Amino acid sequence: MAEIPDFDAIVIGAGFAGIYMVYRLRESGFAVRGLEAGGGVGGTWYWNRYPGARCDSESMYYSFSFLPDFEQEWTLEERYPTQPVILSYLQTVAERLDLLKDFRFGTRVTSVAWDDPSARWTVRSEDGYEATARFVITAVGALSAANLPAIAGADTFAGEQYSTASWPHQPVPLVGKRVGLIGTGSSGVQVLPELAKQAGAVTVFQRTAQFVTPAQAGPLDPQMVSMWKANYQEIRRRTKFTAGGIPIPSPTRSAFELSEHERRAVCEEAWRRGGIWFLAGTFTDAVTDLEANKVVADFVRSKIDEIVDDPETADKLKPRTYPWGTKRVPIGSNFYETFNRPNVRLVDLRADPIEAITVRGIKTASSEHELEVIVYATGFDALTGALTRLGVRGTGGATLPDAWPDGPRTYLGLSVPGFPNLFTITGPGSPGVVTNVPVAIEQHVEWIDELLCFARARGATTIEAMDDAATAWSRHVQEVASQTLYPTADSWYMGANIPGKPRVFLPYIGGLDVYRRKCDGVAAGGYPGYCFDGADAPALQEAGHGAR
Ligand code: NA7
Repeated sequence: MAEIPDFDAIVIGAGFAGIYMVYRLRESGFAVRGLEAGGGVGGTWYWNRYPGARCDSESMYYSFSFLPDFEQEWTLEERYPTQPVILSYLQTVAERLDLLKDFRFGTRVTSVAWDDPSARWTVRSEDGYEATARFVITAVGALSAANLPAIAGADTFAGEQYSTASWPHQPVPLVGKRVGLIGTGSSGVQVLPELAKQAGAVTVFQRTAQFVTPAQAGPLDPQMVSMWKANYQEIRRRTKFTAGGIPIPSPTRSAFELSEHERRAVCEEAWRRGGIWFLAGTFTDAVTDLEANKVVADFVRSKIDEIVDDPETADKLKPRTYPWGTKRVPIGSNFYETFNRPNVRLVDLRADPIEAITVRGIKTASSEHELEVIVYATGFDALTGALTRLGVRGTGGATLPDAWPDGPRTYLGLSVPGFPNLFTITGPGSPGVVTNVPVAIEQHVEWIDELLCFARARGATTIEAMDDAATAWSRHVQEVASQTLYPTADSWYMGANIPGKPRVFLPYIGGLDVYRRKCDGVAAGGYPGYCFDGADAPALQEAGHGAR
């Protein structure tokens, strides 16, 4: 029988996080193996290939900061990078760093089991691969476990069905077809205008209206790009200490300090700039005070009226059931404008719910919509879904759902008590998903690498988050969220899009800058909140750290 390979570390995933984690650990001298379900690198950008897929972060910020030569070479053309551009970027990085040989692709991990006597993890995949490792680092993405609703009759549909979250690698023939789109989150908002250009007719099935912000996409001014490149490292340095991983100025005034006319002018200017400038650029209290929030919400509703010709459709598109910004705000190009096309119509599922999918299409309470293609843009089991699907079993065989009956409990979003030597990049309780993600990923990766080096230098073989440290961190995550309006919405931030999921705020919204300082403080203090064991454990204990 072939010997089971053993590594210092196994990294699961080959997106931004997996690529950098494998690279860092390899550079630090660890024997590391990356495992990836997809056929290549890319993560989110490998799977989400639907027409119109692009990043909401601007091109110059959506890349690694540790490749100063390569960032000068890489061409920046559009304000928002498209999916093919980001995929090509990650492929090029992986090739340049000679990382492809360190990954095993087509390897969907289904079991990650801790063995206490050997203090190692055994990782198994769907295709029968098996390996052991001292450490496992999950780099599986916060929005990667697709949520496909179980709609009665879906298997009887005679046409084709696609998910934006696992779009085919070849173009899907849509020309002239009758297409149904379920979901109007970020993915639905991006794919709709592209579907409408090709299809004969598109019916949009909307469950909750969204406050869509215009991307104001377009080509980048080459002079700006040159300026950026000349100052890239300084910009990167500043970016690390921003709340959202993007160095844009924060608003300085409350909505209450301004006249109605001034408020409108602030919103108009932010809308004209588009994207993150609208999301983070209006008022200091836009997501903490309901009245200030209403100023922004009313502004977006007024824009919907301005853009959408048919008053009835405009009315259905107006969000009214939650405060602005408390569900992830989709950034779109021509989303509202697309409803002015004669081949696009909107079904409001709150008034006319889906009853079933039939052989011919989608049957709602009022009628049957005949379709040839159904596109699901129905989101993800965010932050925890991809972790629980790995089949992780920690000490005593406990699963993550066993450990998290009331929602995830982590230390710094990176570690879980009862799961020694496991680290979760952009896990629940980390700020990753509410930031420009690569910036948060780099922080996580570097911090984990340093912790593993620290443990190695002291002969420690296990690192485990302590129970009280995880309890305190998780309480802090909820406290910070409760100072905002976020928890009032039924969002994936709250786990509310997945039936039965405990309702807690999942990411840390205290800011990446604050989080980074907290993590740096933990490292500088010798990692309080963790317990270590191994040859030099007593030394660690003397230095004031827990030891088992
Ligand atoms: P989102 O933002 O979770 O959007 C999913 C959409 O699908 C949203 O409109 C949901 O309505 C809708 N949905 C989900 N389940 C159903 C069912 N059963 N019936 C009808 N409609 C449904 O996911 P995205 O992929 O668009 O974006 C995810 C993130 O990727 C995004 O935030 C960015 O960070 C990038 P709901 O609002 O739940 O009523």
